[in-house]
Amino acid sequence: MYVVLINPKFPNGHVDFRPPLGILYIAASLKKSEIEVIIIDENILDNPKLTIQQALKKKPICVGISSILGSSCQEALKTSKLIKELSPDTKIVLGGVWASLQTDIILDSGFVDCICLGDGEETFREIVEVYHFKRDLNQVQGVVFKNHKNEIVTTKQRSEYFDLDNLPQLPYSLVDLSKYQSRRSSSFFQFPYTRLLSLETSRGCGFRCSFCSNAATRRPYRAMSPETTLRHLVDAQRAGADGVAVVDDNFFQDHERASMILKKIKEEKLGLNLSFLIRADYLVMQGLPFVELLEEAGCKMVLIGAESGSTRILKNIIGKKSSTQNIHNANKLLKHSKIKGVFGFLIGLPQEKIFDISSTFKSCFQILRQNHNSRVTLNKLIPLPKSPILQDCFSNGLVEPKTLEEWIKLEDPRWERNTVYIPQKISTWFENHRKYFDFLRSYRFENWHDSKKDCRYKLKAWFKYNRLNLFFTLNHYLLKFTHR
Ligand code: B12
Ligand code: SF4
Repeated sequence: MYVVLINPKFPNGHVDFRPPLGILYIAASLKKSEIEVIIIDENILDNPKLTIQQALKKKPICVGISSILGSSCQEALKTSKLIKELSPDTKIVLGGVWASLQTDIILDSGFVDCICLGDGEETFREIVEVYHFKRDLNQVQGVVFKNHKNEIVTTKQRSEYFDLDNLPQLPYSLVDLSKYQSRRSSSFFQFPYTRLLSLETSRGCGFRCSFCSNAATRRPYRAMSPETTLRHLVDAQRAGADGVAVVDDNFFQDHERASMILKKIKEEKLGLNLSFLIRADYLVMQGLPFVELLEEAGCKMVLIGAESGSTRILKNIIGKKSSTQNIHNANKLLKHSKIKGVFGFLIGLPQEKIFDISSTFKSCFQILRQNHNSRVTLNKLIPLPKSPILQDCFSNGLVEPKTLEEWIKLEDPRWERNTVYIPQKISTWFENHRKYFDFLRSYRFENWHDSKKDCRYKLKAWFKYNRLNLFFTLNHYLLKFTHR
């Protein structure tokens, strides 16, 4: 038995520098049932079409393709179309967050035979068996497909969520790790290490921020035990990693578990460089001793979903249950360590006022000023299908996207295009100050490693930054008095 798993091209110029984790998790669980797997990552291949063509010659039972957003789903559909042209009988299964939330649009394309909802480990294994033994997809829980009458059928939700402690060793040998090392980009996400892998040790999150996929999928929180987590970290190290990005939505949801893992890593002297996603309020609540523990365990970077510089937006609009004070306190706290804080902000949120946006800019500068080791990222809101914020967007004028193309329009990274909500008055302000926004955006692409050229660039950037900092601080106060 043989299957092909494909990671489609990242659209919008996004690059990743690690093997596709979702696909590796599925491949791991397939190995348990001795199904042979081939992984094709379109992002690291010069000619993915040729590789796919060759893989199809061996007549796989089916091909599984991943997707994160509408735009990656579009890429997945392009690949599905190609596969159907090359081999019309090959069954195609789509999975991933976006596919799970927009099943009808995908099935209507006519290129996909089945969609896996949520966790793929057990569901995909069952789908493969059904296709292999020519059984009925109705027997698999958690899938959506079209029956012979062309009706969309959604089977019963799976009775249990995947137990992460049952995840076998990840099959790193199925991906060419050297290809990812050579793709190091200068993006801030990039670790200053050459061999980066990622790991997900828990799923779900107890919070329900209205823009987050967790609020759309409502998946419950569950986690690997500290022992299993450590085992996977050691596996990653044995595979050659010097850094592991822990991609859990909320690794610190269970404080006891998280502390135990950090202590174990420290005791075992793993020597791995780690990064985590963390909430600002949690970091502040745990204080300096926790920052020290993080650092001792090898943490070099934390990604903080700051979202907005306006507490009104944080509390009333997106339900973040945190405040801007927490963001700045977390930034100050990190100053006591060498841990780099990357603070992610959003604009274009429904009901945002000019003043809120200005507060966000001001917060960005404040963060950079207060801690020179910190970074900020500024993205526009991409409303996700079925997320609670979507209703708010509709009430504030967003026309409901009906087609895949309409969803993708909302993912355009350019702020001036299809941003969900920009107050009328601010559009001109936006246009006039585009170069400043562009600068803030480019600030995150600063390189980690200083070369002579970078130093010159940084010096130039430093002057530009200070001028802008002053500009936004003045602007902020001006707006405070004129737009109450
Ligand atoms: C690392 C990461 C990235 C990386 C790389 C993404 C990647 N391909 O691995 C980078 C930095 C590039 C990135 C970028 C973005 N990301 Co991101 N990212 C993540 C993060 C933190 C981890 C992804 C991961 O590895 N998960 C672990 C694996 C095991 O889970 P998984 O991929 O979901 O796979 C499981 C199932 O989905 C399913 N499955 C997946 N593929 C397949 C395929 C088949 C055939 C089957 C059967 C099943 C299946 O089975 C897997 C195992 O159970 C997630 C949050 C999270 N914890 O998942 C956000 C997340 C995926 N990102 C998100 C977003 C919004 C973005 C950005 C738009 C951010 C931005 N504003 O720019 C961009 C868009 C990228 C793009 N153009 O597509 C959202 C997506 C929400 C949605 N679509 O509803 C998430 C879920 C964050 C969130 N909580 O809201 N991201
Ligand atoms: S805390 Fe983070 S992961 Fe949890 S719901 Fe909010 S944005 Fe999503």
